[in-house]
Amino acid sequence: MTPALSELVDRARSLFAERFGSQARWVAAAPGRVNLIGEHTDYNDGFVLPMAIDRHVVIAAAPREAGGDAGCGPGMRLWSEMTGETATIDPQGPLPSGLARWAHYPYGVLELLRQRGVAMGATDAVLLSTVPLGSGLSSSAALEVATATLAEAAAGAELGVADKARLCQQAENEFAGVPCGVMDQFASAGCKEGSLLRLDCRSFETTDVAMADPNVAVLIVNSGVSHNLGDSEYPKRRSACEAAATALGVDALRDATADMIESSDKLDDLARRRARHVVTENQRVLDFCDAIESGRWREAGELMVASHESLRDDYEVSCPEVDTLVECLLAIGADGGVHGARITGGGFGGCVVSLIDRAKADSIIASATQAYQKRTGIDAAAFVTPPCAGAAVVSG
Ligand code: GAF
Repeated sequence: MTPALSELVDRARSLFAERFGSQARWVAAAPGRVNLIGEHTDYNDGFVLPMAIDRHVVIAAAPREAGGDAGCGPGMRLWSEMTGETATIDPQGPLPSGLARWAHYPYGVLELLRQRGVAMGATDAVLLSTVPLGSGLSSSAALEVATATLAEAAAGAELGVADKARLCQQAENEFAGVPCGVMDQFASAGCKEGSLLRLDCRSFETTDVAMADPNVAVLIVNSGVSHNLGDSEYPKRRSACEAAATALGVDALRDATADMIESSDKLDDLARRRARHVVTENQRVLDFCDAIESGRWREAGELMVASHESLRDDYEVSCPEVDTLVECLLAIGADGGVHGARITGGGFGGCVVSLIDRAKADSIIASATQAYQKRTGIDAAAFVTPPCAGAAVVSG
């Protein structure tokens, strides 16, 4: 059973006290996210619709007194419960060699803050997480945003949501080598409890979108296939979109129309399919918002399925296991309580998101995971999550 945020915070406090022999002064928490629709649109200046989930990265920290631990240096001494390692993160330029991979994310955030004159000072900290790794639920964005949120408290600085999200995105681009868009960091920093977040990734205009019916819930099922955006085809998709926009003479694919894409002689078949996904997906986000706000679940489900098919066939970021998992959920049908299902996140593995009737969650999970086990031999983890609040310092 995954602990609730309050338990995670308590555990972070006790682990801090155990390791450092004093009380934590700040506990920062940042959620993972699931994206309901609008995939691979963020780096095309388009629309996305994520929500924060009840899986979190938590960092408990306190200032380290000068001379309190000789030889430890001035940075953040961060112990990770997941790896059992301690990393000393002392930002002063490019990544130091030998820093553990997981520590690149907090390093990047603290280094970019340092460049702006925001310094956290010498700190001891412990890091805990319930966001599954490599599953498309934004564990890295949650770590970046938790670090930035802690640094805001410790340095007495306040970044706005958009500023914080872009700084964390930049940290991931430059210090983890993943050319991601801004959706994950924005969701982790800016989501509101009870709402999905419709984000225009060009203007950063946000709209809180609530589902019309509390009996409809969001289910996440993990395919068990791990993805890695840095090593995957993700960077290639991003460049293909930029090349297609240039060929069409637009700033970003957000500005292209279906007609332009289908009739252009500047795009080969592959480029046309990539661009078609982006343009149709943008429209699906807008239509999906209308549908869920007015309770048109059948239409919402159809849009999710269309999104999945577009990601599978035109954008080619799914994988056989994820396709099978989507099929297992859709086979249950609306009468069994499943309105729609699709791959979520960067792709090449990871999770499926589904809109379901809340009262039928247990039977849907049992039936979908058994069918998936039978077809693939993989045990899939599944959970229902409410739309949660974005990052905060949960104890001051
Ligand atoms: C990953 C990226 F980090 C996001 O920016 C986004 O592009 C997503 O894949 C696909 O929609 O999560």
